[in-house]
Amino acid sequence: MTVLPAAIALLVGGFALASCGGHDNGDASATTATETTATEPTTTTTTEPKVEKPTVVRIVVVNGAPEGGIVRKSVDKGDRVVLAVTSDVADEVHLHGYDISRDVEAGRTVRIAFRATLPGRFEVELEGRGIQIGDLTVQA
Ligand SMILES: [Cu+2]
Repeated sequence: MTVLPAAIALLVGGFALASCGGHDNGDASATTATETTATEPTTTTTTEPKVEKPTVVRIVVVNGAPEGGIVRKSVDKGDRVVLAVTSDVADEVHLHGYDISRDVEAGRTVRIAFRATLPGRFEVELEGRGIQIGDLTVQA
């Protein structure tokens, strides 16, 4: 807590000197910088700079078939996606392409979280029944 503002003040001071050889506005920029940065670095995410909301693809399986038909969804490459499948039958949810499989118990929801790093169009299948329940497009 005490080290951080000092480090920032040093950083800002360095910037001010580098950019405009600044003389008396060093103090003002130092305080604003401390305020803005103080709110953000408290989050402990190390890999992501910002908390990113995943796109949730929700599929409800009734009598072994997707309710309302095959669920179609398009996301952008790099997006975080959560595939949430609620099923009234026990089976295995299989996301093709990414090749992720998760068992689902009857009456339960299984969540498959992944990052859409691979562009293309992918089938989501109830593997045991061989029934397509979802159609995911990842746009490059
Ligand atoms: Cu499959």
